[in-house]
Amino acid sequence: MKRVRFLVVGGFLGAGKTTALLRLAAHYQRLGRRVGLITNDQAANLVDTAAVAAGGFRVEEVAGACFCCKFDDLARLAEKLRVEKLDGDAGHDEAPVVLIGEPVGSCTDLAATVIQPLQRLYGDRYSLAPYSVLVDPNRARQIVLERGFGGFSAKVAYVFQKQLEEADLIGLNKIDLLAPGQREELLAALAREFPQARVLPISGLTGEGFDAFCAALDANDPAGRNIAAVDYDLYAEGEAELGWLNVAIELTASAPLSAEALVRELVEAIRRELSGQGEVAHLKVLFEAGSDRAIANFVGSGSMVRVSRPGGFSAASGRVVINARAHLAPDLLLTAAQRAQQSVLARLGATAKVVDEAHFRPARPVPTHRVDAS
Ligand SMILES: Nc1nc2c(ncn2[C@@H]2O[C@H](COP(=O)(O)OP(=O)(O)OP(=O)(O)O)[C@@H](O)[C@H]2O)c(=O)[nH]1
Ligand SMILES: [Mg+2]
Repeated sequence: MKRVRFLVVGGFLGAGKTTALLRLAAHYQRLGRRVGLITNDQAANLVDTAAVAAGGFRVEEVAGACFCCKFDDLARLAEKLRVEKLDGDAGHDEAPVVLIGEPVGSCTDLAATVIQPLQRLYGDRYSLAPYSVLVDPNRARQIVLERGFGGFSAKVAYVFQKQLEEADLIGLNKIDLLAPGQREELLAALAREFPQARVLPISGLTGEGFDAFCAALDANDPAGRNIAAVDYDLYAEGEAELGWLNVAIELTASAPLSAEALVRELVEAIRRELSGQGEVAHLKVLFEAGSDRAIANFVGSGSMVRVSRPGGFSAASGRVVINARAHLAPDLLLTAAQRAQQSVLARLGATAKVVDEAHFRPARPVPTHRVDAS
């Protein structure tokens, strides 16, 4: 039986995993492979799942906890994608399948709890790619180079650090934002601090560095070989310092609204409400009308609000999904999002009905499996 290549692309919230994963998916599709993607979050209503589906890829979602705590769900959905005819094209039935998973960005210890268990338990079906961890240059500067906490706390920075410690491959992402000297400085710092990993400069946005990145992912190097020593009390406390908010809203306006302007304004307004309250890890807003989708994001101080999925359409009704992760109590995050939403929608003459809402701190991670370093 031909084994399925299984890539897991990790990294902190907002590092650019979904963007990179879509580029990887397009790359493998061009090579004639069938691609299946698996997204992951602590709750339902994921902007990422909509983003990936908008890219035309087959996607499954592990919701409710991270891959490590929902390992059996991950294995079941991977198997579903493996056996399914992914592209619905009978002529491609024999084409090899590639699966790409994106774990929750506040999660770590994946080499021990996901990569190695997948390889050990299902090694007959899957060949795991080197475990890649992406890093945002702004956060790399704040936490790795300047040894700060990136506006978070020591415990959140601990999770960030552990993510990089367990990588086989580190992608210094968003290099399109860096001058050559800054790239070199960050690459050197990452190579020095995380000598267990190969460090490559990439841009999920422009595709720069992706040839080398894909070649490293395709190499037959051991996957998940760096099991970090993780203090689960610190890890759990660090993760729980982040407030989490997922909201789905049905929106109705008196006249068609520009999708792109709407998502940008909502992100800007929530960012303003949160300003001075707590560092934003990632704030994303989706507007979906029929099969049209627009998405805007903000990944914390030092960055700009960005429209990651331009939606050149207007609609008078649709679904808005807000995913926010910030260093803040979840109820304050909810209040900020509600105030922002009310002011933007009032100005635009729109009304909203909340159809689903969850705000919480991530629960302590309790992995289904954990492979020991020894
Ligand atoms: N300039 C630039 N921006 C990027 C790049 N890759 C991603 N981004 C932007 O960074 C933001 C976050 O990107 P995502 O791909 O959603 O990040 P993520 O790691 O999946 O985020 P979470 O799922 O919340 O952990 C978006 O605004 C992207 O457009 C890049 O290579 N260059
Ligand atoms: Mg993502």
